[in-house]
Formats: sequence, structure tokens, C-alpha cells
Amino acid sequence: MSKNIVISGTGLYTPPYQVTNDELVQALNDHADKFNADNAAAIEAGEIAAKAKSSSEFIEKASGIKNRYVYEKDGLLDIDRLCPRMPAKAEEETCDQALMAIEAAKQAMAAANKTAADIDAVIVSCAYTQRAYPAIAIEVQAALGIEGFGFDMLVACSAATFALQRAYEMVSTGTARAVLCINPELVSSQLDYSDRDSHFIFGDVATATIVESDESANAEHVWDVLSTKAFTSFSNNIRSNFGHVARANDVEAFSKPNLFHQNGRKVFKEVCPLAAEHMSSHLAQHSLTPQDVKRWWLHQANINMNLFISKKLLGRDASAEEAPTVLDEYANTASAGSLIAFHKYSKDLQAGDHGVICSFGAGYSIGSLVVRKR
Ligand code: CO8
Repeated sequence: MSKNIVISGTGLYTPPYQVTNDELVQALNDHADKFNADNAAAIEAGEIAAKAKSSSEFIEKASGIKNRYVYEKDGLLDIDRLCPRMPAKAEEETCDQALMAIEAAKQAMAAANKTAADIDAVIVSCAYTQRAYPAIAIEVQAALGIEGFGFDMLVACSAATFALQRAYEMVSTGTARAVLCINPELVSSQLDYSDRDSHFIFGDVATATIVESDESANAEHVWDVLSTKAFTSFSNNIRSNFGHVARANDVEAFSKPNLFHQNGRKVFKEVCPLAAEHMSSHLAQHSLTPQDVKRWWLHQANINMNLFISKKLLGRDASAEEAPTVLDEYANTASAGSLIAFHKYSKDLQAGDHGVICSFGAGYSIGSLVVRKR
């Protein structure tokens, strides 16, 4: 017997510290001045390149980002460090990423009217986990008192939507009655804050979602998931290379070339048409057109990308209500952006309204869910 699968609750953990564009730009520019002064002779001789400066105007115009939240701000704006300072925790202590995940998970469980006893599986899915094992999901599972099983999965920008797809399949086939999917995106420690091309892009956040069958759902806001659709196509245009093999490569694991880097222009050009086509064809599977969609909860990487994609879908500009933006406040939160938008801007829709949750980015990867309000 096939089941109807629903999203019945979401949660959002917003970290305590805000960092504005001006603060980041000041730190980068002061760092660049110092670097350029310290290396004036080598720069003059053409042996090394001078560090380029950043500007808040560029950031806002090129990306739409005005602000981001970070889990730890101390150290991040220190021009001799440019990295958050997070003292290592003892193995007996709950790790930082699990702490973020637990906050979002509790909210999602409360929204879905679910206790630990109702949930059979926990997926922690994000761009990076802070360690390889034991899985962060299993740590969260234990902290929340959930039986069954948990696992981590990484799909960069599409980690959240791909996890929802796994949850959809698990509930459909009876592997789990309800699945808790969590996206603790602790990405602020994976950026080169001296690189003007990327220093402004990311912020930290955690989102959580409960997926279950309509038979057990008893929440105030319930969304039928009509189906899920996933796509990947290999690209080197967004990369992060750090990992244990760096030891064997005799390179420093966290050296700058191993941190986040991208060819943003190419990403923009290649991913936008793929994402628009992906969503149109997904909707067509349900005999729906983009005009039938009340709300688009799009990946939150860049406002210009989202304007381009929604215009391609609708043949006109989407209103702020139709395609809500959260990246101005949260920046790019890797896989969590579309779910922040869903969490904040879905409860006002009426029974029968259709919406699309869609991520796109590194991999390349695109993941979507067509949903309908109950
Ligand atoms: N301040 C001033 N000038 C700057 C700055 C700056 N901060 N940065 C670049 N410039 C300059 C450039 O040097 C260039 O100068 P010139 O013309 O002299 O060469 C000029 O401004 C234009 O630069 P770009 O061509 O790079 O600028 P764009 O207009 O293309 O904007 C963006 C850059 C904002 C990066 C844009 O290309 C973009 O957002 N593209 C889409 C990228 C995207 O969506 N990426 C996906 C990100 S990955 C993801 O979502 C999840 C990944 C996994 C998580 C990783 C966590 C760490």
C-alpha cells in the first residue's frame, strides 16, 4: 500500500552573532593593508601579488547579502587570525554541530507534535560534518533519546533536499515511521576571510524537518510531498579539498587552496538554466506549470540567481512574496537556505496551494520537492 508522505514540522536555529558586510570588509581590508605593507618589496618586484580589497557595495550588488550569523564571532575579525576561535571540546562533551542540530530538531519535533518515541531515524545532512565519525546524527539521536538509527550525509548545497528525499523513501517503504532531517551548517570555519571573492558568501545556521506519513500527522501545518526529484552533474567550479589524504599528499589539510573556492560566474551561468529546467520538468510530472505555484522556496546563494531563475520559470519577475529571500539576512547557508525560507514563509498558505522547495549548487547538484498545503 503506498503512503502519502508529508512534512509536518520545521525548526530553525539562528546562531547568536551577527556579522555585517562592513565588519567583514574592514577586517579584510585591514589585513590586506598589513600584508601589502609587510610584503611591499616582494610585491614591487613582482614576486607575489598584492592582496585585493573588498567593498560592501560590491557584495550587496553582486550577491544581495547584507548580513550573516555565525556560531562564534571571536577571532573572525582579528586580522592576524581571520577565523572563528572555537576551543576544542572534550570527547565527552556534545560537539558544536550537534548542539546546533539539537536546537533546530527540538523546534521541528514540537511543531510536528512528535516525541522521541515517534521517530525512527535521524539524518544529519549538510556541506561539512565537523568530524568523520561517530556520525553527528548518532550523537544527536542519543541526545534526543530517539531509538532506531541515524547517519550523516554530505551533498554540499543539496544536502538538505537530498536528505528529505531519503526520508520520503524511508517513510514510503516503511523503513521508518517518521524521520528527523537536520542541516547544521557550520561553515564559517571553512572560509578564507582574506579572499575577497569568497569572504562574504557564507553564514552558519541549522534547519530541521520532520517527514512522516499522513496517517500519523497531527500538526497544525502539514504539507503533502507530491514527489521529490534529484539531479547531479560533475563540476569542478565549486570545490573544497580538505581531508585526511592531505597528510599523505604532504600538504597542509587546511591550507588556503583546500578551503572553499569557486568560479562564481561559471556557476551562475551553468546552474541557473539547469535549475529552471529541473523545476519545470518536476512540476510537469504532476501536470502543473510554474504559474500554478504559489511559492518558491529557492536555494539562497545569490539574489541575482534567484531573480533570473524565477523569471525564467514565470516569464516575469517573481514578487518577494512568491519567491521569498532570506540570504540578505542569513547569507548563503549552504544546503539550509531553501528550508530557512520554507520555515519562515510557508505558514500563511491556504489548503491546496502548491509550492516548490529547490536547492542548486556544488556538485553540481539540484534537489526539489513539490509540496501542497493540507
Ligand atoms: N569586493 C570588490 N570587488 C570584488 C570583490 C569584492 N569582495 N570580489 C570580486 N570583486 C571584483 C572581481 O575581482 C572582479 O574584478 P575584475 O572585473 O577587475 O576582474 C569584479 O569584482 C567582478 O567579479 P566577479 O566576476 O567574481 O563577480 P560576480 O558579479 O560574478 O559576483 C559572485 C560574484 C557573487 C560570487 C557571483 O558570481 C555568484 O554568486 N555566483 C553564484 C555562485 C553560487 O551560487 N555559488 C554557489 C555557492 S556554493 C553553495 O551554495 C554551497 C557550497 C557548499 C558550502 C560551502 C561552505 C563554505
